Amino acid sequence: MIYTVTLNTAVDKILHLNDVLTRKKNNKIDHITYDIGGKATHVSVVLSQMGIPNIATGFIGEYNQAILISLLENKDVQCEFIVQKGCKTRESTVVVDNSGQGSFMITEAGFEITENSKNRLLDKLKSNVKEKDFVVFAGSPPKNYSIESYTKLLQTVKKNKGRIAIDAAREYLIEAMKLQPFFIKPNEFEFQEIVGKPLNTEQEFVKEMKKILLEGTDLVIVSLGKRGSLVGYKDYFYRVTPPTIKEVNDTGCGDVFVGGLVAKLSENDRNIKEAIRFATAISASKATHHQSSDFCLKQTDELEKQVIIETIGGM
Ligand code: TA6
Repeated sequence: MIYTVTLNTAVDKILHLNDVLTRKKNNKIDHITYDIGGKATHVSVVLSQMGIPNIATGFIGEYNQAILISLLENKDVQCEFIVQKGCKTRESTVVVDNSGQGSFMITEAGFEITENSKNRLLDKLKSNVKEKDFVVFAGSPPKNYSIESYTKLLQTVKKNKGRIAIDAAREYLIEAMKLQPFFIKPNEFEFQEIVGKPLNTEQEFVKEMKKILLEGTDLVIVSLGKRGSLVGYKDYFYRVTPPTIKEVNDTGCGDVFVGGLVAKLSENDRNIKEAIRFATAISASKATHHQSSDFCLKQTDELEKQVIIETIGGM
């Protein structure tokens, strides 16, 4: 079984503009849509749309849980969130204009998680995660969610011999790496943050990726946004160049990438190049869609052919 853990779920409120967002101007909204937010939730969408069993868990606010749950269930996601009473799930406002320059995202902090809720999630993972299960932690932890609480979740997965997939940043990612996760996927800025220095060339990135692999992380992916990614796995390092697409909304691309990667790794955890190729293609497909969690598997099949994977180094 695969579990996706979104500690800070969100409802994405997407404002669609027919013009370019401009300061000091009354920017008119053409229409508003709502979609899934929170990051690991997107991973569940990919897995469910591919017919791969998975459970979406984490924390959700009582008051507006129906919106997010219905969005997820409409995409065949099995939801088992810890509902925190008296709270409202945060909103992430995404502005998509017709500049083709990417979206604007303005995200609420979300509610603080009680000790009771934390323990309920710990118990869920402790009782259900089995050996080799993937557990995907993605998205920023809630306000004041301590490193200790975060680490306890990861340790629970490790104790059950589950495989940790992490899409996090800063001290949360640094802590996760101490537990030899199966993979990490920082972007280039988050990667330089965790290594503690600026990196200016591809080989400088590769050198730092090597160290992380030697410390026990199985797969290191450094996301470069539109430029693709750098991948380190076992003895090899790859540069991945994505297909050229007409971007509509980049929101959710990184999350859908993780979903595609986990989907392929759950089927065959040795063919990394196939997994990366698919993840890159499905992420590109997402970029051509307005919604945060929309993509097209048929389009992904076509885009896979345009992904370029080059070997750029070895251990
Ligand atoms: O990556 C896209 C997205 O998941 C949006 O849908 C929005 O919900 C936001 O990121 C949440 O990110 P955060 O890091 O605040 O959990």
